[in-house]
Amino acid sequence: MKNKFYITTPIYYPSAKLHIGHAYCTTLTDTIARYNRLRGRETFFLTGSDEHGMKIEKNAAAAGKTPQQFVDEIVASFKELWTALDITNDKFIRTTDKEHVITVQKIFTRFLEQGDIYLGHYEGWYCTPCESFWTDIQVGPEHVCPDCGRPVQKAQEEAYFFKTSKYLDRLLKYYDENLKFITPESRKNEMINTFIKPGLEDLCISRTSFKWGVPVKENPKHVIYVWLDALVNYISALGYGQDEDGNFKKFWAEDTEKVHILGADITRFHAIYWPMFLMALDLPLPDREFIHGLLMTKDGKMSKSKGNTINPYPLIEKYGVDAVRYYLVREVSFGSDGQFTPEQFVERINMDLANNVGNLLNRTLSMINKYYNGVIPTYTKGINNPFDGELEAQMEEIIKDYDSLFLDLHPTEAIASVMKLTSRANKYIDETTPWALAKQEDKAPLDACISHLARSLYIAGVLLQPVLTRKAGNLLDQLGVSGDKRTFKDITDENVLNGLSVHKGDQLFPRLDETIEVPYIVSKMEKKD
Ligand code: ME8
Repeated sequence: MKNKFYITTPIYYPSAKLHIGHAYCTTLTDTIARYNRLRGRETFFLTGSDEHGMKIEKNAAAAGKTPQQFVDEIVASFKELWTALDITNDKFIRTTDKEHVITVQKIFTRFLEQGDIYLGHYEGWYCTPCESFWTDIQVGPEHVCPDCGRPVQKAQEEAYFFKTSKYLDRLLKYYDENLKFITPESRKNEMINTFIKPGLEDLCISRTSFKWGVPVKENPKHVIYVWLDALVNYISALGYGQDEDGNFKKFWAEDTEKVHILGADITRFHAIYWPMFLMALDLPLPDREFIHGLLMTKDGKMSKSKGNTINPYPLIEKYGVDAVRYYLVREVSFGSDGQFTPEQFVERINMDLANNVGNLLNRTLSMINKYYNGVIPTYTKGINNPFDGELEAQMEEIIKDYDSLFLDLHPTEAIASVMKLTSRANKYIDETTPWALAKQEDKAPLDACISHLARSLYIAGVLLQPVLTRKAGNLLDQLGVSGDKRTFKDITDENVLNGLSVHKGDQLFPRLDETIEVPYIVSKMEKKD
């Protein structure tokens, strides 16, 4: 395992407010970043905004604002959302940042000088919302964008092109030698079958039909294609092209695991062109690109035109940040598509947090107060056989599973494994019947039982921290665990809890009864903005 970790989300378009799908991607990425920090890995987590392009220029004009004013306001709302969701990004990159713009221009110049770029003419079908040109075959007889399904327009312009043929063999070799580079693997096969096998064309890499972008220094009537501009954020944010001795040297290094998280809609740019740009810059390629699925509503894909994009704020306000994060991470397996419904939301929180973890905490702390005056007894093993042994084995297995699942980018399954442990511990209460053990003269069986329960809760509390950013800490506070005993390494120490005083507080996860209406982002609000 590489000793450092660099993880990124896509940089989102500030053409409209973010919805729950963006919150999904960023929360999952944050959870993975937090896990890596908990594990003691030096971690850098990047998110940001992709601010150039024709769509932003048009939307700004429609709102009667300059593009810069327009993006400044929307980007402020991105940052508010990330604060509300306890997102711990180490940097927020904006493609309008001066340093980024200079780096993009430097890269373009280098490609020109190296002969990776040439000037030609482009004729094709252009999808404005996706900022993408498509061929006749790709748009089909209906002339719709293969990514978003919206109508495309015929367009022709003088343009610079990037020679993809120069790097294609190396890309395919990298795919073969790095089987986990693009995961799930089906996404890689899709790239090969849809784009590479039919014959990959050179990539059109500049535009002359609008102004809002990074100008080509050598020919300023051109602006640099928004996707080259956008993809470069992953290295410009670390200082590439500016100050390369700091974060760039540290995190775009061979001994750093470099991971991009993205949705399937933008796989092509990340899986094909981004590695080629890096090859042209003579830089190492990312280790992983993890393609997550779409979060949908009952009536299918969320889209502004359908008016069914879900606003995360009312959920955070009503249920709290922990519940929203938990739902996002736990409900839909990372890598698959899923559906948001308020009913499933409430059911998931009740089943896992109220009935499982909350119940275990409540029962255990009540017994520690009742039988031990609030002090956790010393951990003793192998007394209530075979139940102690089974629970001990379960604890060890869960710690191992959780770790390997997180490291392999399966946060949903990692968190599900913690629920397995707390369910097992709840069952252990019924098996060992501590209320009966309390009546015995010999206190050893009760000590063992209660200390096993406390230890299960301790492990669960530590392992839930990456997702439950507030309540996992509250759980550990109630157990009396000090702030310096909450890392992944600490949980292997079986004696941490001996003699700690618990502080039973309010119910950590009260049962939710009511669902709320699906909180759509109201299109009127969008118009007003
Ligand atoms: O494509 N479910 O930005 P974007 C889950 N600027 N995730 C979703 C989602 C949904 N319903 N909708 C969006 C861009 N996403 C470019 C990226 S990167 C160098 C440039 C997430 O604002 C998902 O991760 O359209 C998707 O890939 C991303 O938002 C697209 O965001």
